[in-house]
Amino acid sequence: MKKLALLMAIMMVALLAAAFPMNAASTPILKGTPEIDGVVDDIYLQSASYTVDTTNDQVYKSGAEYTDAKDFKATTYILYDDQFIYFCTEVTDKTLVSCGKDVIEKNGKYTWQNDVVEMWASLDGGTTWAQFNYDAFGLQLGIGADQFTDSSKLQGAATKASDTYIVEARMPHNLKDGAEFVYNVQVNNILVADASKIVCIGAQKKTDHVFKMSGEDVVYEEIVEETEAAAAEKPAEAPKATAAKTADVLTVALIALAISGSGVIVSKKRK
Ligand SMILES: [Ca+2]
Ligand SMILES: [Ca+2]
Repeated sequence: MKKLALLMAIMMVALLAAAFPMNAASTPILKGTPEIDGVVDDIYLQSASYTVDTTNDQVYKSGAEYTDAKDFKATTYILYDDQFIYFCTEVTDKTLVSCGKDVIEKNGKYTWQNDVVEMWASLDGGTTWAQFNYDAFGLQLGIGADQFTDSSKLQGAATKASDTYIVEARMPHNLKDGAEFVYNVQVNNILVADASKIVCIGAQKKTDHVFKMSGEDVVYEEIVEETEAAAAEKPAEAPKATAAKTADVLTVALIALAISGSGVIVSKKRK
């Protein structure tokens, strides 16, 4: 009987631990400097990312149901360097509409009733939070960043297609390699321009996403020029399917097309 009691006690502790995690395990992120242009740089794909969706990450709704926005989801990529942490969030939103600059101004220059990514970061384990928002139409990087001495260094960019948009931003930090920080996105999806129907996914001041500055560098891709003779021995590599996402690679492909007739072949090689 004693063994049974002990076993049950162990099971209870295990269940409680599962229900109330004390500390989320940290996810390592890589060191690299992307371009703030609203495009997912290839180097983001080497680092950490996480996805929120309408099944697992419901947080707020008004005038609409999550079933009204079934494909709504967002994947966030994270990098850092000695000065900044970089966030790039790709959102699937099939109702890209803007409530307009007027509504944003009326809300005290605070963009939330819009198709917008809210970025919530804490550099001190969840005690102090910085928030900054950027919407699908590139409107306003709103901030509530009392921990930053130089919030002028915040920078953001957005791009959009028919049913997706990307928001990319950087925030300054004062951490060293090996440090951890907390980061969450909340993504708001308005279904109609007056924002009377809205569903939101993700979280704000939750400490369930902890990231660690690993100190490890990303591997940058570089452009290597080859002579026509050298290229003849080894055919130029075709751009990878996943790499086609970035403007850089697209530019490389276009340049290659433009000058391939002039005797120089341009191909992409990993360092
Ligand atoms: Ca970029
Ligand atoms: Ca929308």
